[in-house]
Amino acid sequence: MLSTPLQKGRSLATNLCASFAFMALPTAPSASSASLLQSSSAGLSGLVTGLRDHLTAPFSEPSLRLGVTGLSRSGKTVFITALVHNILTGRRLPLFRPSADARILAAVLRPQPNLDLPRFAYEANIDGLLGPQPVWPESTWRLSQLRLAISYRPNSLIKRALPGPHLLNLDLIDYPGEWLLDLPLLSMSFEDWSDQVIEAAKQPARAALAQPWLDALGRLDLNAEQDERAFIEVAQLYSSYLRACRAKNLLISQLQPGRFLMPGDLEGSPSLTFSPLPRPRGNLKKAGFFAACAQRYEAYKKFVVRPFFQDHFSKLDRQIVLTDLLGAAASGPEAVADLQTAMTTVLQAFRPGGNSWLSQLMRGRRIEKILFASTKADHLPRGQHPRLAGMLEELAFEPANNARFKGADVAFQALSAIRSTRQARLREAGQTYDGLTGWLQGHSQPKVFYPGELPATLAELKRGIDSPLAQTRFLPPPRMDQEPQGLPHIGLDRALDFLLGDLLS
Ligand SMILES: Nc1nc2c(ncn2[C@@H]2O[C@H](COP(=O)(O)OP(=O)(O)OP(=O)(O)O)[C@@H](O)[C@H]2O)c(=O)[nH]1
Ligand SMILES: [Mg+2]
Repeated sequence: MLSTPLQKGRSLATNLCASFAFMALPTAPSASSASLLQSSSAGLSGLVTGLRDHLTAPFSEPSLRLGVTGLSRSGKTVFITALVHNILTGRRLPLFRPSADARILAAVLRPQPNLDLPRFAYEANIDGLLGPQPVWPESTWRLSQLRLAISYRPNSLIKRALPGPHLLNLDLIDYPGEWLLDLPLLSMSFEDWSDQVIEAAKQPARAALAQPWLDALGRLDLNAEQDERAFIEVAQLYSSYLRACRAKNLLISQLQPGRFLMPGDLEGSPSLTFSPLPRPRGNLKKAGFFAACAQRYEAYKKFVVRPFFQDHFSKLDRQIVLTDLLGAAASGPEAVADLQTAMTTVLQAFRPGGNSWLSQLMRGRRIEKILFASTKADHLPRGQHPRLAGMLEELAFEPANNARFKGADVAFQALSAIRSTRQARLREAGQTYDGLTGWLQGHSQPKVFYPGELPATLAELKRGIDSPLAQTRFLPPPRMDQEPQGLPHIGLDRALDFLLGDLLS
């Protein structure tokens, strides 16, 4: 029987050989320009400012900083790679109006405005995806940047009357969503944060994962002389607990400090070598272990969290937030509830309250467009995509409503930046069902799957789904460079239209 909703992701061996073929166009050469550095450092806060600059200073080159974020493995790197490739190679993207109307004249990669930031590894990523054995990009753990300059023909008569060329410098910033979840730390003391983390660690779903760390906390003398070995031991146990939670999609909204999971260059620094601690009873020694951990926590906020918001986040104009809702639902009810908390925190960062540290930092600048996309939509047949987007919207209704009330343009959609499956019709006992074909590691031919159906309501989804497909890792399809339509995708064009369409009009 195939009728049980999302409970029987089945694979039927077939020899279906879907062809993902398209033609590659040469990548345009990159050009350097000192003026680009200037225009981007001025930054533009979106449409209104963008248009105004264009009208009043026709020779300047407007730039837009688009933040691409989401929790680890949500699809950020694949999204940017697919976006850049499709625009660079001049593919027609039907729902991206400037592209559908053939108003995008050319696009090139240019030197990025911030020379001190890692460059997004576009070339390595696309080479991997289009190679003879296509592979997904490597996992990334830090912020990176890429500048795509787009020359376009406006459709607005006023803009057309202005001397050209009409150009938009699109600065794409890929950064881990985990860094946004650090924002609440700024308003929390070490004691309050510790209480919250320890309390959450004792909840049934997490207690077993937290046990070695909680046991170590029980053995600690909070007033002991500072011995670096003790810091390292407790920090490592706490990090292992966070990693175990992340692997099980548990408590993602509270995996702080975010850099414990992706320390990068900060690995081993004291600002990353501490742990939440139980409140001490009795007198506290100023030079003791507890006081030192509290000091390191404050150092983490000062040297890691604040600089990120100050130097990078506050300069973004628009945002896409990628969310693996299907993956969370397949991990169970706790994971979905926690994803909801994470989305609320993320939206708070985008629309900070009046008196917060962040709103003072932003000085009235606001992210005006936020797109929430439920990624890996290619794990479901097309008929279920609206429901996937609807569920995400329902999940984030309250904070999104709040953001809209404060003037942000917020949208939700289902997305697969690279579609690695194809629709298939399955037949069983005289009935037909929507299925999918896709490539799996170790198989020379694509396989056919019955992915089942998403539950009808968010309440049901929150109870979790039992779908092997939700966590299946399809391979990128072969020979994508021979597809005339560009890299196959679901909704990439729609996403671009929401995020950029008005600026290219
Ligand atoms: N089927 C399918 N899988 C995808 C798609 N996008 C991402 N994936 C899968 O998700 C994994 C993570 O994608 P990335 O783009 O590397 O995600 P990320 O958010 O950059 O991950 P980190 O760099 O680890 O934070 C990939 O290795 C793929 O397995 C998609 O559009 N379709
Ligand atoms: Mg990445």
